[in-house]
Amino acid sequence: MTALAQNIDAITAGAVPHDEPALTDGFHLVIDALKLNGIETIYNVPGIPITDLGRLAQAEGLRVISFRHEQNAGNAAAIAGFLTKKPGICLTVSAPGFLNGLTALANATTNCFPMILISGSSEREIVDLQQGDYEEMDQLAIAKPLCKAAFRVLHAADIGIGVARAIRAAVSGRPGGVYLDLPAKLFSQVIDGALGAKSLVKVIDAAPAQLPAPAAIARALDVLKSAERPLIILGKGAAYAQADEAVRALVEESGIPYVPMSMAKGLLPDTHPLSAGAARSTALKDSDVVLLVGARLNWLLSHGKGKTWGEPGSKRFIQIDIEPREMDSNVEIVAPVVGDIGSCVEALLDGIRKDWKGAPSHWLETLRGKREANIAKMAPKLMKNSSPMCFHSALGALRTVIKERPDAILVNEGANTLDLARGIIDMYQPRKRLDVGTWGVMGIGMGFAVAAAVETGKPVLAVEGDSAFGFSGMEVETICRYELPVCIVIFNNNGIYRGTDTDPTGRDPGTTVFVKNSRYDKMMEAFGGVGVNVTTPDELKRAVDAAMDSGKPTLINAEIDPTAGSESGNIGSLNPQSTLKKKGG
Ligand code: ADP
Ligand code: TPW
Ligand code: MG
Repeated sequence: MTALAQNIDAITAGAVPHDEPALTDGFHLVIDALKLNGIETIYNVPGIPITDLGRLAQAEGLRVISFRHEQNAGNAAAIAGFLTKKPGICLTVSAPGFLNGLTALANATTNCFPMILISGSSEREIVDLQQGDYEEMDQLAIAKPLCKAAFRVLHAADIGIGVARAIRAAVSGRPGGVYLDLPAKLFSQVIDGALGAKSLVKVIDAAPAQLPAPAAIARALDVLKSAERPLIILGKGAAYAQADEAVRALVEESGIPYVPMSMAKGLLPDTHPLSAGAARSTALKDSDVVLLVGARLNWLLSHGKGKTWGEPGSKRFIQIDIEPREMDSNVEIVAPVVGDIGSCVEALLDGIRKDWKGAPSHWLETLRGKREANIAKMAPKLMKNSSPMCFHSALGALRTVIKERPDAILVNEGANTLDLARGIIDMYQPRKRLDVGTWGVMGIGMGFAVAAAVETGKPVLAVEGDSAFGFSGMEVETICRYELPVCIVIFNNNGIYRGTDTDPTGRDPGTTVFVKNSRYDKMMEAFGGVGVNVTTPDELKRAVDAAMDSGKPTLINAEIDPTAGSESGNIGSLNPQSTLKKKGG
């Protein structure tokens, strides 16, 4: 028996007075390490071996929000990371719980959101010999390709350094998901309290400023100054960076029109005179110099080429990003500016303040004309008070809600429900629009809604396709349990894209439809929340206002015309369809 074990035995037997050197264990060291680094909340699903970790964390003052499924806890952690620039923490059990959380970890990495998935695991000796432990799985190996970094801690004295590495890996450089593997045996390892305290590491300057090279700034300014039709594209990296004042100053002082990507909406209000959001196609096609600020030239921007971008060779790109390897990922970047957005934008601003002739007025006029025409075309569609509602009329009502309550957070997923809401609902403040992100993933809804409410204390409006909602719908119980100010609106069109599909053989329901005229509002009532069914935009507006005024968990089932949607929403062009379809009977 080691001296330490003897010491513990003696203490438990009462032979040594309790004011002997305090002891600590793995559980407490994990909690102390998180607290030391300013972590306030854990998104959790309990079970062996982490049940007590959640309990003790709660007892030690951390907020522990327990979910019904790890994917939702993981999505909550990821968006907490996006909103706060601190890694969101998700805590799961081994193998199946870990795997359930992994989708969220991979999604966080894809979206550049900082999060740490902490999973309990089973014993190395048994896992490595594949001897069949309880929930056996080589979790570290499985997590590695799906996240930015993955670490395992085997000794209690290494917990401090393990947590520190995980935090720094998640938030420094391009943010992303980190996996931290904590085997069951670690939690009950006991070590001397003073040694334990000393082993903790407070991460200093976890995401250091990364200044751009002066030559890179000079090059970017040269290109920008030579532009006749310049355009700024703001991405969710710019929203994440929280350099809101600098970004606004860059747009306003340069007078360059901008297009916000989905989660960058509200960085400047969508109603800003320089917003070209409502003239997006023209702005992308006809611009000659494009300054990307925290936005990647991935599929969401047609990879920077093709019809979207006009004549081949008509475009020069300047890109601000913290990740050097992002440059030239799809097309040539003539002026790469590598650094953090705050520092890069400030440096560009300095140059613009010294010497800038303004953006050419004919270009601004073109975009303004296009924008006004598009807005005028849309307006009547948004005002109809029809029943059943179409997407436009229902979204017209929600557009007014956000206009009147600009500090509310909008969570949004679905196909038509997503694409149309993105275009119709104007955002007025930064980081208020949270959605399916880079993967267009369904299932982020309730996890994002819970974390948005918990992290910001602001009211949350979740606008959900009926299919999208189903991926995380059980978390309405979580929303009711924690009494969160979340109002969920289900756009219920009886299915995926539309509610009209049939099985050509007549045997089963069509593959994209659900039970007709379902009443999702009753789900909320089952858990003590408020459920409302609405059939007109006026009723919808009233119900959302009541929910937001009361702050009570509410679910509104909004009946939408099942014939109104289009296949795959706005991205039907990506959907391969068979030309050899058989007509069944
Ligand atoms: P969107 O989907 O809105 O176009 P993306 O997720 O494609 O946005 O791009 C976000 C980009 O922002 C990523 O390439 C990421 O490296 C970058 N980024 C994130 N945070 C920062 C930051 N603080 N400074 C600079 N770049 C950042
Ligand atoms: C994890 C594929 C994209 S959009 C969607 C699915 C299933 C649902 C669309 O129906 P909804 O919206 O929400 O009712 P609406 O308004 O058009 O009727 N699995 C995952 N992610 C994705 N993107 C899918 C499947 C999909
Ligand atoms: Mg639907």
